[in-house]
Amino acid sequence: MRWRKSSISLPAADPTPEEIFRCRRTLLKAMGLAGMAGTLGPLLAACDLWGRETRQVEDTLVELRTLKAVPNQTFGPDQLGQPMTERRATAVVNNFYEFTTGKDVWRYVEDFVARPWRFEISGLVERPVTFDVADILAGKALGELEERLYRFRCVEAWAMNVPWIGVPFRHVIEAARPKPEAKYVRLLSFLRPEQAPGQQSGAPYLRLWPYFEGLTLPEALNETAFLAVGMYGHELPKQSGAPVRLVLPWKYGYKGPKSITRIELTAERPPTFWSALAPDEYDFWSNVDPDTPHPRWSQATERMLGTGERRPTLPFNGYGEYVAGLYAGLDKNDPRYGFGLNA
Ligand SMILES: Nc1nc2c(c(=O)[nH]1)N[C@H]1C(S)=C(S)[C@@H](COP(=O)(O)O)O[C@H]1N2
Ligand SMILES: [Mo]
Repeated sequence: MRWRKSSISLPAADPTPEEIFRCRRTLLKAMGLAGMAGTLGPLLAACDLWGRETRQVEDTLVELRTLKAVPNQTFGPDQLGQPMTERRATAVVNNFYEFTTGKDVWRYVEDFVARPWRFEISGLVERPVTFDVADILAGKALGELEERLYRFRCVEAWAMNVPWIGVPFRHVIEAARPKPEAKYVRLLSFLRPEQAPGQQSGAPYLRLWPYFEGLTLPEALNETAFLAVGMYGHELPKQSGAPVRLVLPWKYGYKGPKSITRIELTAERPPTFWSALAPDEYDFWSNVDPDTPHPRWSQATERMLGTGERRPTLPFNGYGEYVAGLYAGLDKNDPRYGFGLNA
């Protein structure tokens, strides 16, 4: 399997933070102009702010305990020639509406307690199981941890390339032994308003928490579906969905819930958070498809976190080889093929 371990390692420990970079550039520009002494004060203050933010982000990262089971590895370009995204970029730009609708989630996660943490798998199964994330991290449940470099595509058209650590999602499903009538998998995140400011107020989300998602059982069993407990050689940072999240590299990012508490096998197709909010914009299938625009923007290209590089969006986000069989024989206009609406 090409995305496994292999070739690959962590980036340099301390690349120049983007914030400091931006600040330095602004300063240099200002100093290049004559008579700017009067405006240097506020600029320096802004720089200090940026520096402080950078240190705070770094604090949230160093808190993480390094995973012993998986050696840090250097990740080279993936099979599509894309370099790994710098770790810091994935820690300062996030979507996690339980905390904020902004991208600066890392500022709001301080009160969130991500361990100890258990999640259950139940519903139409022979053997309901509760997993302790500590056991997964220790390699005592669900098998050996793997490291996989996956492209990741948010429906908002930003993208990243992340070395996740975790286990095949299939292992979770199989441990519970689905009954023959199980056709779908429903997932729930946490409900803890006292720890998550975004769950305390604010229509239209308030009535919907906890975050809920769903997929078909064959999708859940696909070899690329991955249950992540870490990234970049560390446990997941809170803003990235600590301590356990789902990663479905061929679907838009929102199909992978963060901080999972419950998994249920069902006979009926489960409703999903974003479809419940905006059915005309987010459907159940949500497979990455450059040819089906979001009603408000194109999906033809994507922008990489960290570098800002723009690149073409690929069908199934480049994972067609592994997942296209799930949708075999479907017409291109079938909503299951791509980002179909009103499915
Ligand atoms: N519980 C929960 N899971 C979630 C979300 C969320 O708001 N809450 N946002 C989703 C979206 S829209 C994306 S793009 C990814 C973002 O993951 P990242 O912040 O690690 O990049 O998480 C997904 N999972
Ligand atoms: Mo997203």
